[in-house]
Amino acid sequence: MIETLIAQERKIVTAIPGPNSQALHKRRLSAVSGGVGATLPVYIEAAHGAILIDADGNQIIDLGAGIGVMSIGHTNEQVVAAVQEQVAKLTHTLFALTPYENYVEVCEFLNRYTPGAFKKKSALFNSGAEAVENAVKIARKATRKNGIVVFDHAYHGRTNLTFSMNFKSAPYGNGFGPTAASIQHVPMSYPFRDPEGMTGPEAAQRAITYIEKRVGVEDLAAIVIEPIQGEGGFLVPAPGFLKTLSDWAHANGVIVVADEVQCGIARTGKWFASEWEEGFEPDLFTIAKGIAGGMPISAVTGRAEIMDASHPGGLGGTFGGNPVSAAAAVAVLKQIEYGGVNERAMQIEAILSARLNAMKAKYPVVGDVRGRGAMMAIEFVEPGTRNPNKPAVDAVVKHAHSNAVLVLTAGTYYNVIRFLPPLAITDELLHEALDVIEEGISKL
Ligand code: PLZ
Repeated sequence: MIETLIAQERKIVTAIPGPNSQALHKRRLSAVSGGVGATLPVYIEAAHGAILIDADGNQIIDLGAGIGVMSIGHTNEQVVAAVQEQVAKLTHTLFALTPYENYVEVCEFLNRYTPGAFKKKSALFNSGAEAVENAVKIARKATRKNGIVVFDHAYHGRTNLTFSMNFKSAPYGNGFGPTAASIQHVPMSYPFRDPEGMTGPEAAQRAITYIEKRVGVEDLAAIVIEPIQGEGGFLVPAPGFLKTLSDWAHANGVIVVADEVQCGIARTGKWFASEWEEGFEPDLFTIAKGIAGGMPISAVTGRAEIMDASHPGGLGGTFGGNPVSAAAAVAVLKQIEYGGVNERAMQIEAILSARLNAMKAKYPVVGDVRGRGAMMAIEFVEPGTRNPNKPAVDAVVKHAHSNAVLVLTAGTYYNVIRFLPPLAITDELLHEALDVIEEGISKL
């Protein structure tokens, strides 16, 4: 039904943003805190697949999926049906008070499909940041240690603990009070900007030396790493980096937490991006975004003995693992299990990779193409150098937005355009959106 209502096509009927969006934005500016950002003030009324419809009737191609959330596609029929059925039956009890089945079912799914051939358990929360907060609590409780190592260019959230774990203090932490203690940043593997020829194990050794000298292992509870960094600009570490780190961590009694909030749940063509590196063995996973077709739910999944180290009542929250969100998660997870979703991410990679590499060959302003599956990015430079080129990104994004293609930026230097389309996008729409991007680049 929804499908026939929203055709999978781009349509421009007014300037973007149009008059209705502009009127709504005026209301917003007087009602909503100025602290909340506004990337593209186009007010969305409905969506399906990879098309957003705004308040003026424009149909926008979505290459951002609400930052990697709508992987299964907007208003996916099975998610809509599961939510509608659940919402009429039971919307809340608080799982720790009186439990219900679908919370358990989500945990069973995640225990089964996260990598690692060991007994696992899970706990459910509401947001990515809350999952990261809890992974840190759980790791500290299990090890009785405090230190947490995170990486340059990392992003983990906007709460006090997680903004302290982000690489960029602006805009996330600046002025928002004291940062959390015992967090240390170490160098990430960034093949495009590392010394020429540096291998993954060498980049890992650089980080390990830093940890040993600067942090020390005695009080180190965990290292928390995004297997592919999201906000940092889709940094895929050099092969061997993640394995070398996790080998070192396990030899030193340090827990490895893979933050799979952005790169997980079929986004890269596997259930979890950690699976791409053989021998990389995270103990805990943080999972959110794409797990429930837009409904808020997150998880920490991992080694049973670590997950059970917390005392009863130590983990939880009022809404964590809400039954309606859990129903949506089951509907998403079943579709991935059924097959076709990971495969679609790989088809999208083939298209993105061919098109973006062709742009790199043609336009010297495109310095690097990287990513996996439906998580790919291009990094813009001043031609002939590696100097970040933010103005080029701003111009291309402006061109895309005014032509009804929603695309997101990323990167420590704000010079990356990232592609995170819903996996439900058609080849035709993806090519059309990339035509618009290329047109923007050609006009620079
Ligand atoms: N870990 C790896 O990517 C969220 C941030 C958007 P929440 N990234 C999008 C913004 O500007 O607020 C993210 C992530 C990784 C944790 C998080 C945090 O997830 O659900 O936003 O709390």
